[in-house]
Amino acid sequence: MYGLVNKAIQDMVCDRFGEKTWIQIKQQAEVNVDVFIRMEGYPDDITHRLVKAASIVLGLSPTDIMQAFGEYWVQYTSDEGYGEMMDMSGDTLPEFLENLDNLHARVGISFPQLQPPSFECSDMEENSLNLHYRSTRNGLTPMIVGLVKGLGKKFETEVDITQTQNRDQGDEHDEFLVKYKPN
Ligand code: 1MF
Repeated sequence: MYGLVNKAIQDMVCDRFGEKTWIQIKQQAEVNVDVFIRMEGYPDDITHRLVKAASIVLGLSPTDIMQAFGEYWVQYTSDEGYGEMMDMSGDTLPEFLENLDNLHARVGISFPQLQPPSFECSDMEENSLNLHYRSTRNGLTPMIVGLVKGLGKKFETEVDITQTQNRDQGDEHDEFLVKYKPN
């Protein structure tokens, strides 16, 4: 994944727990990268090792860390140069979710190493939808819960998300029921 992702994990840990904790996590992960270059591609394994190490050092579950990271990512990318792109992608939570594939397509034009996931909305109602998540990657599903919660904050929309289909349990892809208060 692009270094931006690992840099975001680093900044989240440093913001919340300080630099010393981050150094411990990097050691625990056996990641010997001094600085993550945002626009450079890194093996996914680095990201997974950082999350696992953070869970050991912080005493939190990997799921909790991924969720927190998803939530952090929405604000982080808005602050780190992608605010306009985020703002252009919708005025409401459901609109944004429907535009996510377009957003990734736009990023992918300039950064061909992007391996964009796909998000599809179905069964759209006044206050709920089914979100279908497909990725070339494994193990990032808990992050989606955080991402949608982060979007709830961005749009000041109360949101409740539960996973209804699970690829790890043999379903074809991951699916979430997203309930929200329309605004
Ligand atoms: O392949 C990738 O490196 C990659 C990195 C991040 C693919 C997707 C993403 C974003 N995505 C991460 C979790 C899912 C990954 C997967 O299943 O394979 C989160 C998507 C998302 C969901 C809800 C709300 C907002 C979301 O993201 C908005 C977004 C998406 C991509 C970028 C920024 C905001 C982005 C921008 C530049 C990138 C990489 C990703 O690369 C750079 C960075 C700096 C300079 C040049 C290129």
